[in-house]
Amino acid sequence: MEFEKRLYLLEEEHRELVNKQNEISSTGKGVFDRYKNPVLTAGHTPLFWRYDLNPETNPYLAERFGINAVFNAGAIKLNGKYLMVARVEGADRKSFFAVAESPDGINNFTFWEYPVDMPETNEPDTNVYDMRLTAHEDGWIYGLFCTERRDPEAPAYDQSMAVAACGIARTKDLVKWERLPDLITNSPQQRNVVLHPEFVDGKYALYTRPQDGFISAGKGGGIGFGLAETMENAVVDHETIIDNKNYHTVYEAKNGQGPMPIKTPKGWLHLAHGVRNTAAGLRYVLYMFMTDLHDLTKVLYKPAGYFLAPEGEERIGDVSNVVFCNGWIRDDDDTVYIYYASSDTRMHVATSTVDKLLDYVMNTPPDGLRSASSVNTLYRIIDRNKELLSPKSLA
Ligand code: M1P
Repeated sequence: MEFEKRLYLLEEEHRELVNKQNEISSTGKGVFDRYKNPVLTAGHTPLFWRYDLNPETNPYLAERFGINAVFNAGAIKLNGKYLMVARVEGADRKSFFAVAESPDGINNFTFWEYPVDMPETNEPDTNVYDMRLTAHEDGWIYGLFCTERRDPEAPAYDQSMAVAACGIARTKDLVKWERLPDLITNSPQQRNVVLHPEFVDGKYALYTRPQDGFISAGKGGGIGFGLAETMENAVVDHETIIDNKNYHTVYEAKNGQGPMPIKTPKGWLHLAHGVRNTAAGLRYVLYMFMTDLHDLTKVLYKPAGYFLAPEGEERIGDVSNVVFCNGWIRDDDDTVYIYYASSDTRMHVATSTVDKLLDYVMNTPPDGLRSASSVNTLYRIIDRNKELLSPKSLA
């Protein structure tokens, strides 16, 4: 009886969570709409993953497989469905990938029956996370992700030294995945590697994030760009840094490409994350820039500061004060669904349009890198507005 009552309550709670309709949360900055509720959380994972539902073997209906968090999801629209490939983290700290689908990109995200059965290479992954999906013009959907293994050089007393590399897999349906060898570059470690959707000079183009250590980018860092002859044994010999980390900016400590860029008639729109250090720890925000349609290493526009920063409850979680995005969907009507995670804990959505994002990127003043430049920018805005407004309304 106890078992049945508990199961009923758990099922009710789960149904309510998955079926809850979302709504726009505030007027915002005119660039995107934020939504009130997270769209995917640990609570969205199916009960039949977490519980042994047999009263004989689980009379207390106790959780047998804890899920700690669901975050940093890649995203793609496939066969009319909005899909996220989420990083699901168990109570044991191991992450794996699982697909959740929604009929409209905002509501009712529901996990597929089984998580992704990702094949391994000869060197097994200890942890895999943060998949970027790219529907490439070669016909495959690629998933590039971080594969983490203990540093073979680490002394026994240090159980946290790790090496991050870029894992590569491809699929046609997100169900069956073919694992390819990890990316080889000249950098000791890599994270935040993203495949560009088009060939460049007949080669595969990749955005990289060279780093010296596991957490710190060190003297490496910045968003790099390089070409590989093939994805079957992907090697990037030369990385050009296209967007560097910079003193006294929101990407001072490190940065990384978000999802694959969106092609527009004016250039490629990029969403990235920037990290700076504070007395309260690292702060992660999202920022945008645009690159030239033909020269992918040339940044044409880059608004100052952040595009989206953690707000309200988003600021609290396993790793607080973090927003991270590795998935967005540009729909047929040019709506853009931006799937971002907050504080390494849950997924949210914000919606915008290609036109709004272009307007934001092309018309927001760049970072002058000094307080005086910021004041100068503000003077120009105020002066222009003064011509439009009556003296009374300015008082
Ligand atoms: O904890 C915040 C993020 O830290 C890392 O990102 P990056 O290498 O860009 O600093 C990743 O572990 C990421 O998954 C995590 O969200």
